[in-house]
Formats: sequence, C-alpha cells, structure tokens
Amino acid sequence: MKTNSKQLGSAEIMSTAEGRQYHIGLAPGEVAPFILMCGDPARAEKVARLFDEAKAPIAHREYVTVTGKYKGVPVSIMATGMGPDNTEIAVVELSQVVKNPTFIRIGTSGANKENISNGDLVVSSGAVRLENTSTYFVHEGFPAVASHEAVLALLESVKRTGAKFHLGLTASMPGFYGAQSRTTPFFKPRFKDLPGELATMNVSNNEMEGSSLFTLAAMAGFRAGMVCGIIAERHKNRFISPEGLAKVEMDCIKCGLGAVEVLAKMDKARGSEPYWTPGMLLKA
Ligand code: R1P
Ligand code: URA
Repeated sequence: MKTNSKQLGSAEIMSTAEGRQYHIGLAPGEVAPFILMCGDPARAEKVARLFDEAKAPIAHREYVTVTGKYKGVPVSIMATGMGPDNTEIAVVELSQVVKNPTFIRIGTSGANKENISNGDLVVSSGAVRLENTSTYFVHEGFPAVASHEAVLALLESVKRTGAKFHLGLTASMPGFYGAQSRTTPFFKPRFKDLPGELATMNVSNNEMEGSSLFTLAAMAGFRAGMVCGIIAERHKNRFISPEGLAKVEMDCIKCGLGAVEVLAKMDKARGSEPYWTPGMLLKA
C-alpha cells in the first residue's frame, strides 16, 4: 500500500490519500457503525453467512472485515487476530474510518468460577487489565468497563439464545499459555493458579482482547461490549468437545448479532437523548 503520514494535531495516522488505513486495509465508507469483533477469521465468515446481505471480505494482514446488513441494520464483522495489541491497532484505525462506532466483541474464553461451564455464555460488565497494551494510554488504575447500553443489549440478546449465561467481570491477558497459568511440557508459568486466584475475586472468565477494547473505547467515548463462549473450564482443567465448541461459538455469534438489533432499536427509542434509560421504553 502506498502510504501518507498524515499529521492530525499530535496524532500520526498512516493511510492512503483516500484514508485507507495501514494495517486494517479499510477506507471510510467500508465499515458500518456497528462492528462485531472476534479473533478468528473463520468466525467472521460464519457471522457474515448470517447477514441479510454482505459485501466481499476485505482482508489485510490478519484483519478480515465483512460489511453487510443484519435484520436491516448496517453491520460489520472484523476478525482482528489474537491479542490486545491487535485490538489496539483495530480500534485506533477503525476510529479513523467510521464515525462513532459501537464495538461488540464475540469471543471464546476460559471459565474461572465453578458455576460456569463449557457451553455457557458470559456477558462482561468490565475487564481486569492484565495485559499491558492499555497501560501505554492510561494509568494502572483506569477501569476497563463495558458501555451500559452494550451490556443491556447483550443481556437481552443472550436470553434469546437459550444458552445458560452469566453477567460478570472478565480478565484479559496478553497470552494464552503463561499469561493464563497453563503448564505445558517445556514452558512452566510463573504464576501457578491465576484462574483460582481470579475466581476468589469473582472474576468469571479469561480471554485476551476485552480490556484493551474497553479501555480504548472508553477513552474515545465509543460504546463497547463483549460476550464470550466458554470453551475451557479452568477450575476442572477440562476443554470443550468439538461439537460443544461449534454450538457455543454459534450461540455467541447469535448473541452478538441480536445485540446489534437491540441496540439499533434502543437508539431509535432514545431520539436525541444522550443516554439510554429504561424510561424510554415507556415512550416507545
Ligand atoms: C485464544 O484461543 C483466543 O481466543 C479468544 C482469546 O481472546 C484469544 O484471541 O478469543 P477469540 O475466540 O475471539 O479469538
Ligand atoms: N481463550 C482464552 O484466552 N482463554 C481460554 O481459556 C479459552 C479461550
């Protein structure tokens, strides 16, 4: 890609003259304001198959994006690849090509708490920042919280999936093995039982992107939410079956898409009010 280095105040953004972003390969007009996000490009394809209509995928490096409509609402799905650093690049560059985006992450994760099992869904109220990508933007004590509107929409939508679900805190790590206390033949983690420790703090589940997404979205005033399918019971050291994985992934996708539908309705009911409140139901 032929790039320009465009100075916007103190911000340096690499893009082409038409605004196509350096890593994600997207230009203004190619992304919808509702953006579903996941790590796995294969999941993005599964999401796009459920759109009413979909444009051709745009792939650049590990980022794969499909834009279309779901139940009449313009929506994009972006696979970011794994990790908080990939998410940082996605959020920063997406902020340059779409106005006021809403991000809904549809991920997979491991459960810390014994009452959470493989196949369940967890809607995150916030995320413990155990990664360090976000610390290059904010203080250690900065809270990574989901937008209340995204949480409400996800809770409404998750009920419709029929899956067992939970609302709780998530921990976001910068790796899958050492950072999540997984012992493998050659690589012993420094911290033996982070899942057990996090369970005592009532932290439901672990994944890798939520806290960087919530932090960056909050800094910019964007909405962000997350729902994850549980694919590992860390308290029992048990991984999900292949059939279970396919089902929980589809439940998670449906929950994310349903949340977009709910948010679009909430936005309509809100009119010019800045925050969605339950009283708006009375007017709708
Ligand atoms: C690790 O297996 C990956 O799965 C989870 C983690 O956050 C990490 O990206 O999310 P995705 O299923 O969205 O990739
Ligand atoms: N993704 C993670 O990051 N951790 C898990 O345990 C499962 C999926």
